[in-house]
Amino acid sequence: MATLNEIPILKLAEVHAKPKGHQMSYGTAGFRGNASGMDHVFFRMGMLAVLRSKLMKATIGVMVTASHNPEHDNGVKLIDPHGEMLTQSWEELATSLANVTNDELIKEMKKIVDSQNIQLSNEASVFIARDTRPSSLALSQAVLDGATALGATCTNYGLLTTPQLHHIVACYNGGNHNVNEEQYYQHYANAFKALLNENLSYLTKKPVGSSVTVDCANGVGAPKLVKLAEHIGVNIIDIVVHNNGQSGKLNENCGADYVKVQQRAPVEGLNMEPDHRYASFDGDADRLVYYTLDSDCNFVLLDGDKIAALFAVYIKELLNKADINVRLGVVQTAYANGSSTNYISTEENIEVACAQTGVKHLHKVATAFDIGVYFEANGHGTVTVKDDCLNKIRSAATSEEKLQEQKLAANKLTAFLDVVNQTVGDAMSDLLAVEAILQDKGWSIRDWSCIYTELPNRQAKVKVADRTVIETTDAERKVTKPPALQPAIDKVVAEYPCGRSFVRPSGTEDVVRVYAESDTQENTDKLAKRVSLLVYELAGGVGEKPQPAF
Ligand code: G16
Repeated sequence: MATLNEIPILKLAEVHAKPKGHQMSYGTAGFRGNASGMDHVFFRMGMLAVLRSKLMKATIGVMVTASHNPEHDNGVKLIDPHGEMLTQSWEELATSLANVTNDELIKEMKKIVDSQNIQLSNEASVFIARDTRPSSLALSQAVLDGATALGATCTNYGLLTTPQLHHIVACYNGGNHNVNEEQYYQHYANAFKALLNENLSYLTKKPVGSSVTVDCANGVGAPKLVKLAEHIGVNIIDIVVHNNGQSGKLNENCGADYVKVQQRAPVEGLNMEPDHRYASFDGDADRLVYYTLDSDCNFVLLDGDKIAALFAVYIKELLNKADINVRLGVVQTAYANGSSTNYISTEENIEVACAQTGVKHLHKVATAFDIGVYFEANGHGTVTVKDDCLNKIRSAATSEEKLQEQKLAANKLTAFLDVVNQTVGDAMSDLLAVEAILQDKGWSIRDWSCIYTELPNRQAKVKVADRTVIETTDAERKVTKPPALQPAIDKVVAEYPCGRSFVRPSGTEDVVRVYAESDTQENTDKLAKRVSLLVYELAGGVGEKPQPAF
């Protein structure tokens, strides 16, 4: 029976030693924190990926990125065989492995091997990629060291977006052993072109025309989007890349998180024009938001909720046209704007479910539907389709029993689902999907923005000594601990028309997040400040006290 090769592991563990007392926990999307002092976590996650690969008899992905976080942070996202995020039951194992001392490392790994019944003699394969952070090169080397210490075959893809690595892992495990970055571009470029052809075969409306300007957060999305655009051809889609990392800092005053939270355009040099389409990615290009200016030059944001609504209604229309009866649903989180939930469920009569923050939670709920559209308001989302549902749509496209128009709708739906990266939210493929729908509908960004009017909303952050003192329930919409906090929030919320507010500890930053919405922006801002103050006072706030606003 094969055993752990302890000597080389321990030698390398010395090189990637854990700083004394350093503790981390697996967050919303893996480990995340200040890059300095995290080297051992990457080394150990390289080893964990090998154990998982041996257990699953499949390739596991390891992405080195801290996504929307500031440049000095870093993090690691583990990717399971079908391109989904690491299964939740392994998060605890990951946390224990990251936190034991070097002396306990072998014992902890043996514990994982025994508890999971892992055959150490099985082969292991790990795919690794990284974002553009200055710390990412060295930290991806730490992952490689961990994975090779346990004898895995490693493929280092260098710079990729997170969704590109998800795509590659899923395709490879699905039997396509020639999959690589180039194949990613070919796949999505061809799928997009095929969908546009379907649109034309409908002889639909006017093309959207004009360009789309994309703020790539000075991250890895910039060079990758340029490549994707080249594969599609500038005559087909004109993508102007902004914040390409040549001068600005990653995620600083730009990117999807900045635009969504601040509800304003990136600070540097966009010179926005009314009705032009603008979009922002985050640092690893797994989030997308759109925005524009209205005719009075007011900033108009089209966030993940609006993308979800656009996708879901488009899919519903095609299903109706093709006369295909399947269960379509939308999954949101507590951050979804009340108006979006109302529009999708009441006006469009599409089922809506609510999940906890974190795409891993939404993805799971979405896969219970035949077609599940899931998006977080922050722009992270995609569409999932059950295999038998996809087969049903495909066979409708060629069925003798269907009318020509029904077959065309089924064909178009098949083409649309091909443009979407079903493994995880992918800013590049979501961008193509949005552009294709607008083109098909002959819609401007203003037409899209008008499908519903958002309730004014605000997000805030509060620093507390220990954010784990806050515990929540009901998809994070209610606080259970500290016990005095929820009644206090309820009392304040009741004072505002259409008021809603909730708080939850972030799983990617050392803060408590506060969300508020109500009838006017002024009321919403007051509500957000008052709830922030409650968090500060009842959950051990530190640093500057949020200013009361009464
Ligand atoms: C990650 C997760 C998202 C989540 C976000 C914020 O995004 O993948 O699902 O919404 O963190 O999480 P929290 O509010 O817990 O900090 P990303 O794009 O940063 O990887």
